[in-house]
Amino acid sequence: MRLSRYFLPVLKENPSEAQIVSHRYMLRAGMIKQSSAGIYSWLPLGFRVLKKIEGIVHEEQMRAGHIPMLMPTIQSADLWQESGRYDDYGAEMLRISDRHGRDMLYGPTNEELITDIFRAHVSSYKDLPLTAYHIQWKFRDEIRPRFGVMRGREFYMKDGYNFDLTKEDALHAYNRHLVSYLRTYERMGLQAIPMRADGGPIGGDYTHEFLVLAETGESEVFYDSAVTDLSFGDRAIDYDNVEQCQGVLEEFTSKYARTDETHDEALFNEVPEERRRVARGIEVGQIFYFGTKYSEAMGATVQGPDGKPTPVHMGSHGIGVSRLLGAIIEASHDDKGIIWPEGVTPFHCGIVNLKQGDDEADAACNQLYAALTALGLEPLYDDRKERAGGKFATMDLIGLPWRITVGPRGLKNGVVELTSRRSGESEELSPEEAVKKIAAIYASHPSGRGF
Ligand code: 5CA
Repeated sequence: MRLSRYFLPVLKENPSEAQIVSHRYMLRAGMIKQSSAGIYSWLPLGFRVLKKIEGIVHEEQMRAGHIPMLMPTIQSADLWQESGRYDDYGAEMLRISDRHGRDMLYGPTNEELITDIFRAHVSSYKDLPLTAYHIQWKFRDEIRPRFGVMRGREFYMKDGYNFDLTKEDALHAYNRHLVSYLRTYERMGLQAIPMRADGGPIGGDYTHEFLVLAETGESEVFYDSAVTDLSFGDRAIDYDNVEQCQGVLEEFTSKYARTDETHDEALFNEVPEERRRVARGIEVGQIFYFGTKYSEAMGATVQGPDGKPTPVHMGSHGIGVSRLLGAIIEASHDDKGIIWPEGVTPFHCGIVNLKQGDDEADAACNQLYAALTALGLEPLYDDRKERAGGKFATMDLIGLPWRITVGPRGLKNGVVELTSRRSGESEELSPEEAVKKIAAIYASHPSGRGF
């Protein structure tokens, strides 16, 4: 993408409504624009990151054997009356009526809708196990929408639902989700710690939230600092292997780590004092096992091996896709702007032309652009007739992890400058070497195509 043809409305001033750094930088970098309280338009740069994050979520869900689909945003109230949640859900649910006076709602989550699909089409235990998911907009009329995309009213969520014959099978589905989430967040450059939590309006007492530690987080958390030493890394995992998945769950959840809702002071005090931590965190996902809560209420049964109708065991598993942008920025920024981890960066690298209009510099930039693009990489070429200082400030603000700087002086010696946004370190390389180096970096950080 050439910056002169892109739509990147960066702001010079700090917007006064933004209280936390991620919100501030998302507004300043021209990623989002508020349309009404807790509802945002996704401007091109924000949309690109959203889609990169979504791509990683899809890849890791499919790797775990979960099936993508898409359900609507608007749901009929009838289904929610069947489950009993229409009245229970309260003021957070946006209730609508259509021209015929039928009660509808904008879905805050999809347990009822997917259970309705399931009961219409699945009738035998032989069709189990089944886990399907979608990534779709949700609406919750939060009492205090704030911090930009962190607590929106409209937000983008991955929600997955497992249907199993037995509790044991459903717990394996739970563990599969836990493992796939660890991989998902790590690919985004995040450490998200699974913590014992509360079921809330979804239900079930077997649930973990995934928290990214951050001072600006909305949740209070209590944990044994040893959990922060754990990482999933690139170990091989067989998602069909029950013991292996259970082993990962045990490894990542046996140390004390709880949100304030389930915090137990006596248990916490058993953690050696020097390892006890009380901190704040951003909830980027939650997994639930709730047994037959919805299947019994809604008659979602299958014919079991004994020929008898058996309510299926279910769980649901969410990832806050749009919230993740805020969480990643909270975890990765400096006073100049965002520092995107390679896995989610909107463009793989920036190209800054120090002397736009200089034949040699223009030609070198065009060649770099073509060479990177030919390798499937996505550069953002700042080809505007601007001062170098302004171009650097924009690149630093929008946070591309790598920048290639091209100027007549370097080109005389056959070199360009490759700079790491994270370390600030630069090295002089031939243009070919710079391209090679960037290609090598991204070979180990696969991310989907940018939109
Ligand atoms: N049905 C279950 C699992 S699919 C469910 O809805 N879980 S949830 O309520 O925990 O939401 C899943 C994730 O969505 C949360 O972990 C959080 O990361 C994100 N989320 C929830 N509310 C908001 C909000 N108001 N703004 C942004 N993200 C949100």
